[in-house]
Amino acid sequence: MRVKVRTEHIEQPMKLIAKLLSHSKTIIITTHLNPDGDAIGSACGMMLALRNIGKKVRVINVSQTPKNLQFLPGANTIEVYDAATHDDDIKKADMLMCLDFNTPKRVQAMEHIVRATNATKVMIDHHTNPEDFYSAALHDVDATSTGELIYKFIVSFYPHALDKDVAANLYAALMTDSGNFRFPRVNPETHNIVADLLQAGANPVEIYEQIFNTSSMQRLHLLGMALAGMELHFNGKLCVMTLTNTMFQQTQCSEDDTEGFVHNTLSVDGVLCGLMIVEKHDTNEIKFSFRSKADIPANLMAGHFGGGGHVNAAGARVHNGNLQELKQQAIEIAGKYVQ
Ligand SMILES: [Mn+2]
Repeated sequence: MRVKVRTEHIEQPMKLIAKLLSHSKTIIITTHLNPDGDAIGSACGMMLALRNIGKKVRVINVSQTPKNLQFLPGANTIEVYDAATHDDDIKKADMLMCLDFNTPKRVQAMEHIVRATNATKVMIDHHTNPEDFYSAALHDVDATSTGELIYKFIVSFYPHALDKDVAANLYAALMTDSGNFRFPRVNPETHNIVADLLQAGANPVEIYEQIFNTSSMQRLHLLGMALAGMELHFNGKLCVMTLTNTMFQQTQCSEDDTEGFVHNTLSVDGVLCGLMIVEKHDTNEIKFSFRSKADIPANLMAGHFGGGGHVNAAGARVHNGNLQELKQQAIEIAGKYVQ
């Protein structure tokens, strides 16, 4: 039995996408740079569900799949984008599905082909400020995750396509993007969806174990350094965590290893806003991750650096910047919103 979920507000876009799908045989799915659990879970969940209804589907991503997400069903078939191999196929596909991002800029090396392809472009996403580059969009900023929107779409139109493997992917998407079901947008409906995913065969113990309890010792050493160096500003309302290139060298970790670190900034009593700054010498980038409580707009803070995201979680990357200068700027910007 399917539990009841609210779909009235997205009925029209879902119908349009289902109609476009009925005319599409070859479908390519892609998701954003440095994919997280929602990105990979959504991409693989959609891929497997569409294969279950007889479509020819491939996932082509601009980034490698992080190690802790490679166990997800279907993830071993994800192709990493290469212009010479893939541009022609993307151009000729019937449909290109863009999941968990809402501007082609988020796929960097693939941006040109996402814009140029003749394929019908479908966007499914829950971030703010979408760019109008698609033929159809399922967009809801109140959704916990893109996986939640995909769940609603699949059970509305192809309920038999929701098998154990699809459920595992969508569960991973919802779990990771809702901070293990504790972020503000989590509501009874979220848990109704989860109940249905568990009923369909998703294994919550295994999925949590694989995603969160498979750290290397080096990663925990890196976290230790990051925690030891956290600073408070503005009477304890802003907490800043900094990861320098030296720390990465000392622990032999990479940026992937910092996934989830930023949440620690918000765990300090009295902190309303958290900021993680990552220095990356290999790509000459400074990465900002803003997190906030209540209605403090992390997305506007990230916007100052050309980034974006959600009200409570957002990010930005700046090329060729100086760590100390950018850090100072970010602290000042955050200060305008938390004071
Ligand atoms: Mn997401």
